[in-house]
Amino acid sequence: MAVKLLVVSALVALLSAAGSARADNPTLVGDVGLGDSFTISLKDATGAQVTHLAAGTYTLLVHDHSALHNFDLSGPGVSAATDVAGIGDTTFTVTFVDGTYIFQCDEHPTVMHGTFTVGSVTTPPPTPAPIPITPAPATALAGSIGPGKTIHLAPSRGLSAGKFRIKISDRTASDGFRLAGPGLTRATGVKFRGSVTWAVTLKAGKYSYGSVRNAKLRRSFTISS
Ligand SMILES: [Cu+2]
Repeated sequence: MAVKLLVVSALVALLSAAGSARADNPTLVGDVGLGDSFTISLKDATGAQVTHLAAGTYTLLVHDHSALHNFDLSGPGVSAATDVAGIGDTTFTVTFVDGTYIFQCDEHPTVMHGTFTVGSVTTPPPTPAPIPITPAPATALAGSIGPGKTIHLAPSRGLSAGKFRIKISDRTASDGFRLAGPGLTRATGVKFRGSVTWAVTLKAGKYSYGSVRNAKLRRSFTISS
């Protein structure tokens, strides 16, 4: 009996040690694409930009704000990435060793990237390229309808006439996603549910997007020349 108790309490001690070690990992916070902007950052728990870290295990919390961008951190022994189309928070447990790590948006790596060093590797990363004040106009859009009366299109500002690829997520079997404007009317089927990508040319002018069935559930956006 006494031996059994001893084994149980040893197990409990082991388990709680493992649990507290995990809880004690320093936290890093990655942010990408707030308001569909072309921005990406990695900060520590104090809010400082990460440029150098001690080797070890960290909890990486990523806030992926945009369906156009993702957060992809990689380097020796680590590959942690969110989906480009996905939005939301994801938590990763990552173990960094001596070396250089990079984080980037896989869709726009030349304008959305950062780097930091770990452990004995302390060579400061090369001066980051200045972030362009006016990024190239977006040519990839993401639209969605459903569930319920939710409609979404991003980005829907700062767009110029030209060719676009628009990924439509139709999340309702009782309505479709409609896009209409100069030279274009396009819609997914009311009963259709799923994803399609449209290759379209948008001209200067006003377009509307939203519900096939309900004209009140539409919004407009403008394409500049
Ligand atoms: Cu991006």
